[in-house]
This record gives sequence, structure tokens and C-alpha cells, in this order.
Amino acid sequence: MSPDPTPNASDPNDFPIVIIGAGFAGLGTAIQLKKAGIHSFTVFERADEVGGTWRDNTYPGAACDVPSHVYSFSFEMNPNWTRSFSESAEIQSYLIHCADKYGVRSHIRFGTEIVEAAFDAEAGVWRLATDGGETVTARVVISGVGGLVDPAYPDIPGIEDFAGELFHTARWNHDADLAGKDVAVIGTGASAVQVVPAIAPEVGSLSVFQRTAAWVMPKHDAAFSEKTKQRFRRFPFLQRAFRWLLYGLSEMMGPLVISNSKRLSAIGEKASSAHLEASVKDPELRERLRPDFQFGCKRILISNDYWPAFERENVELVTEGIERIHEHGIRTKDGKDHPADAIVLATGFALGLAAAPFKVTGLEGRTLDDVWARGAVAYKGMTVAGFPNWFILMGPNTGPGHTSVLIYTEAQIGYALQAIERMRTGNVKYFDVKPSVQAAYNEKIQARMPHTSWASGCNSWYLAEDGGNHALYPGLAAEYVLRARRFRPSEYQRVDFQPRDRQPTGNS
Ligand code: N01
Repeated sequence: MSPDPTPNASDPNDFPIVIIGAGFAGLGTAIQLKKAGIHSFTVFERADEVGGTWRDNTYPGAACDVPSHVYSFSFEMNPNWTRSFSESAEIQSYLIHCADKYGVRSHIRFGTEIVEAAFDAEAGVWRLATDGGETVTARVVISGVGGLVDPAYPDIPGIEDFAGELFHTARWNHDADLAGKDVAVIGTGASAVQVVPAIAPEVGSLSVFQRTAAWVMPKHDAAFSEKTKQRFRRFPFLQRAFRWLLYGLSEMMGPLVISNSKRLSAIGEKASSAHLEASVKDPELRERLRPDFQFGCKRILISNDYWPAFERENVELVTEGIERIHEHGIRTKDGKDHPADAIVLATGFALGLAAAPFKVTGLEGRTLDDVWARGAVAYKGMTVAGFPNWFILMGPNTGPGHTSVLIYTEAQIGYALQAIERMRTGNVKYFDVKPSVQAAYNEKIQARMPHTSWASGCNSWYLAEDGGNHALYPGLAAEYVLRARRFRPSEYQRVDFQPRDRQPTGNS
């Protein structure tokens, strides 16, 4: 297939934009572009539906652990959320509704994966290759591929010998009938705390393999009455006020989760310990479930039914390390066999933002993998020196530990849109963040990391192999939003089109 023609530099409407991924980030960008009157964008989505995380995570009990009224777009509040913490299917329906309502579906190329991208500095365009062998041209690329997408499969000896059903929470096998079966769950993170209580009543036996216990907080979840929903529908300002309240409360929790302060952590530890006491009567079991690291160091989990599930007759907590998986189950290091008909891997995700999602080649032939070899860095988590006109949503050091990720995502979308407007209406060929600006920003971010709870001595997906944290933002969301509110051209090297670039290119 022949490549797309090079865009006409003098025509603001000939400004192709590629968005990668149709999850919250990609959809949000597509909608905002449309609202800004920019229609020259294409969203590439490797799956056959929008939704990202919420399309893929369909395991029993899957839900958001951030309240729905703040875990939704600020421009598309949903008065119909059925409960405080919506289940995965309801969030997925919301995203489908957003795609349909704002008419962005026709811009989405489903079942098409971008597999490579390279910047053509002379033409000022990205050339992207699809898995179908096509080459697509874009003036700007917005990467919304997400950080927690591809399942992390554990490297446990013998895993391939297992004769029963074995699948990851993010790739739940709905054809596998677990009713009455002996089931093992490996992992005790955010996914496990949801799936364990959801399947416990249905399975024959459930063995939960815990490598590290987690801090769990009470979940203040409730269904919204019809009356409340009606009020939200009639008085949108009420819903907006509720959203602000939830946001404000989550930000107030920020220091408890973020700062490496024994005094603040003790508040969280006390609350979670009281929750443990109330949830589990057996003192010996309680001690085995009690975390031994600082509150906030790993993601704080919320659940009212996870800890009580261990007091069920058919549920066993296994804290002995796994030696190997064999044909009929799991053997632990104490030599004990745990028979299983099915194994559920609740083992988390390969951190997508630690590496380029595919080969991305910027200026002077440098690849994103090369420049990120010692950890992913980006200016404000969005732009990388040497990779002009490439905007990352939910990039390095932009993850929250305490509030809705969408607060950050919407700020990033706004930032990218400002840059796009400048390019479309000006004579700009490309903006490339100045290396000194990027370095100064990241030095400041990294200087704060030792003062965060994430650096207090536990193992988590937040930390890279070298112990550096390239995942989370070490401050409140409000601070990040303030930083990202304005695109400042002076922080970027600006390269303009020259008169010779303005020759007709043969584009129609
Ligand atoms: O994954 P995790 P997750 N042998 O990495 C264990 C988001 N999320 O899917 O702690 C034995 O947290 C591992 O043990 P350890 C959210 O951001 C959001 O649960 O490393 N065990 C751990 O217990 C979250 O942070 C929602 O010692 C092994 C578990 O597997 C992120 O996704 C819901 C092992 C992995 O926990 C990831 O959560 C769900 C091995 N070889 C997820 N390898 C919302 O509600 C790993 N483990 C928004």
C-alpha cells in the first residue's frame, strides 16, 4: 500500500493527527479535538471496541476503586451511575456512550495496531506503520496506549505444565466454569482483592497465594437511589459539586498516601488495622494478612469483602512461597501440594510506560527505547526531547496514587490541544521540548521521590529495576494540573516551515 501523502504545510485543515488507543485517554482526546473543530484525526485501536482497561478487565468483581463521579470525564458527567464505585461493565458502557454521543467512532480504525513510528524532520511529520503494512502520516501523534495494559505473566517454573485452565485477570476466560472447582489465585493486589471475594462463594475451594500482604481500607460504596439520580439529572450543578467534593476529599488523602512520613502513615495504618480487626476474627489469620511495610508504599486497596473472604470454609490463604506449578496444581516451598483445576493469575501488568510501546524513532535516528534505557522520562510526563510533536498521555511520572487518573489525563489533553492549535494556525513545523527544560523538570521530580512513601522500602510496580520511580507523580493532582495548564512555546525548540516547504505536495 502506498504511504499517505505529505500534508500541505500551508493548509491548517491538512493537519493529520494520529491518536493511539481508544481508552479513556484516546477517546477524551478525540472528543476534545472534535469540540475544538478539528476533525483531521484518526484513532488507531488494536482491539475491536473502545474502552481499554474497561473493555479488557471483565473478571468477576472488576470495578473501579475510584468513585465514578470523579472517575469520568468532567465534560460528560453521568447522573446515572448506579453506585459510588461502578463495576467494569458500567464504565465500559459509559465509554461506549461517550464515543457514540460525540460521534468519534467514525474516526476510529479498529483492529489496527501501530507497530512502528519514525519522525521525518524534513517534512515535519511522523510516519507510522500499522500491523497491516500500511504507512500513515501525522503531523502530531498522541499516544494514549495506557500504562497498565499487557498482563504480566509470572515466571514460575512449570507454569506451562499445568493441565487445567490458567488465565490472567485481565484476560478472563468466561468459558471456564469455575463452579465447584478447586481454584488458585496468585497475587494479592488491586485485581485480586476484587476477584477473590467475587468467586469465593461459587468455587469449590480457593487457595490465594500471597507474596506480600496489602493495606486494605474500607470501601464506602452504596447504590444511588432513583431519587438521587433524578436530582443529578435535574440539577447538574449538584452533580458537579459532588464531583468537586469527591475530588477534594481524595486530594486531602494525598499526603497520607504520598509522603514518607511515619506520623501520617500511622494514621492510614491505624485505620486499615481497625478494618482488619473488624473483618477477620481469627487472630492468627489476621497476622498473616497484616502488611509489614509502610502505608502508601504500595497501592492502597479498598474492599469490605476481601479480608472476610478468608474466613470462609473454602478459602485458604497461602503465604508459603511458590516452588513450582505442576500438571495438577501448585507446590509451595514447604513441599505442600495445592491441587487446582484452574489458576487465576492476578499478577498485574507489564508497566507500559517504562518502555516505548513499539519502536519510536525521533530526531537523529534515536529511538525512545534508547533514550529511556535508564528509565522513562518526559517533560511533564508528556513530551520527550528529540521526539517532536509526540504527546504521551499518562506518561512517565504522571500516575496518581490517591485520586482519579482522569484529572491528570484531561490536563494533558488540554496541553496537547494548545500545542496543536499553535502548530495548525502558525507556521510551526514542529515543537521539540528543550533537553535542558526536560532535565530540570525531571531533576525536581526525582529529588522529591526519596521523600515519598513509595521509596520507603517495599517492592511495587511503581519502582523500576534500579529502584527509581518513573511511574507516579510525587504531588497532588492540583499541582500537576497547574503545571500542565499552559503550553509554553519558549520551553520548546520551534522549527518553522520555510518557503520551500510550502510548495504544493500533490495532496488533494
Ligand atoms: O497487580 P499488582 P494488580 N509469585 O501488580 C503478585 C490498577 N488496578 O492487577 O506484591 C507470586 O498490584 C504480587 O506480589 P508482590 C491499579 O493501578 C486498578 O492487582 O509483588 N506472586 C501482587 O500481589 C493497580 O495498582 C483497579 O509481592 C506474584 C500481585 O501479584 C494496578 O492496576 C483494579 C508473582 C500483583 O499485584 C495493578 O493491580 C485493578 C509471582 N511470581 C487494578 N508476580 C481499579 O479498581 C506477581 N505477584 C481502578
